[in-house]
Amino acid sequence: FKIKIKKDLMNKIHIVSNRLPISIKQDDDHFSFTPSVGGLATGMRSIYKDFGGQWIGWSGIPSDDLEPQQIAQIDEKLTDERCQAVHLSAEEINLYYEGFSNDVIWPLFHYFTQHIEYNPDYWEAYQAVNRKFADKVVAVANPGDTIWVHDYQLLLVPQMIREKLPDVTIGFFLHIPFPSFEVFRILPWRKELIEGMLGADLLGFHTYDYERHFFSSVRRLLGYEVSFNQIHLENRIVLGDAFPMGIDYAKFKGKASEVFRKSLPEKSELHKELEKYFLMAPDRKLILSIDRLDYTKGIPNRIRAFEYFLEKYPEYRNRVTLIMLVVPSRAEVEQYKLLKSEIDELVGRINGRFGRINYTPIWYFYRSLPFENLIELYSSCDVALVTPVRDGMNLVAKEYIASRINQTGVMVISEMAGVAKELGEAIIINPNNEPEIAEALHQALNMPLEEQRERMATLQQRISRYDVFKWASEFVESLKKVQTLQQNFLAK
Ligand code: GDG
Repeated sequence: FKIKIKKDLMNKIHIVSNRLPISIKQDDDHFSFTPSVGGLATGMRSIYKDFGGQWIGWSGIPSDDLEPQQIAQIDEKLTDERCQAVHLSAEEINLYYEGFSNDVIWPLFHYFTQHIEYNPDYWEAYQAVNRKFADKVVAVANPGDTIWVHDYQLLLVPQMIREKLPDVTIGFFLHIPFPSFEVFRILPWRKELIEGMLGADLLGFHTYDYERHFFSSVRRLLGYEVSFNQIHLENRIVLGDAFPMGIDYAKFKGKASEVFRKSLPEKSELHKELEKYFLMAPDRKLILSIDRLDYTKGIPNRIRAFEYFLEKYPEYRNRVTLIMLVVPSRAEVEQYKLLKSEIDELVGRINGRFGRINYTPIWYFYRSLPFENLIELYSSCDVALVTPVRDGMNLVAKEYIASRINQTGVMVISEMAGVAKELGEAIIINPNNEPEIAEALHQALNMPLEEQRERMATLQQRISRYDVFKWASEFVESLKKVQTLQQNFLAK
């Protein structure tokens, strides 16, 4: 309903992503189905449903845990929702998802080459599972349809679809960075991955830099000619472009206004606690940090920078608290366990060093919070501190901006996050420069209200204009253009 595209010009649009937009929970023999509320699901749902397509993705339950009639039961329910499940065994998930996707591509594309596991079994499984996804697409799509494939788990799928269904239009969007050629070339399977992506007609990236890195790898590894944003293959053209992903701005703004209007008794426990904190001393300030537990998010350097800030500016002790929400992720993997211990230790050290009976420098939550609490945090904190060492986009930064209904608040953002390109009015820092982050905090905490409002108003205008619906419709519009381009190319 929010996407304005002329439908008559297109056939069906199908979406392909690692996970379906529905989460399935198993309770003995009973299954419950809940629609996902994440940004991608929101943006895509209006597309594939409006355009009569299907969403193809993994069900989220290992198939070896299921009896054939249970699989049939799941498939039937999903078909009602126009979803097609790719069923994967526990071993496939382990090798393709945990292995190649998360222990090879994720560290490589985020420049953490020391964390890459060069395991040929992972590569074998990645190819086989990508093939399963492609086969499922081929089973539901018809010539003339459009297929939009998402993210790093499915880099080979565009080419695998094209081999069997040459007359479809394929788009691919990468949600994480594409690394520089000098990093990408490290991978033994580098050629296969870009050949896989080149099966698409349109390749989307969050930023122009990622697109440029991709083009450079194409040129140097495969020798294809690239002119402007077009790659000339023997028999087709592939277009690359930047589409910085947005958020459902109205949803965040709306919820923030609702939370703001609530009377004290109606407020959540968390919100009451936050308000009490301010009542205790009116000059108290809150800094917010929210991420999944991941080594790319720069959490330890953020904590150390906060420690440096309290050391350098002792007048802020007892007055400034860092609220740090870390959402558990991959907690069974060694690398993540080590990171978790490092964070626990740093938080303990700082709270032990600067804490008082009525002052805790870092309020640390290691859990996921309901949406309403997330909004309460966004709207209560004076500064958002987002310091990833690498991040494709970072939606948390956009969500903070959307939730500031009185237009105060300061955004401190790492230059290594894709989102920094859109946030010229934020304070931009190098995440490895802890003294610089401390200075940025000082500047943010001292920024006059008028200046905060001026900066925030501009940021809000920009982020609200290019929301997730606009992002999705622009991608689909570009897919239409590429169809015409392809036809003209073939006619020559
Ligand atoms: C990948 C790329 C790119 C977080 N804590 C809670 C919660 N969240 C939600 C946030 C936000 C999302 O999780 C995190 O999104 P990010 O964009 O920050 O990061 P990744 O998960 O790494 O996403 C990233 C993105 O894909 C999109 O292309 O921006 O660069 O790495 O929406 O609100 N939500 C709730 N409770 C929490 O405790 N309800």
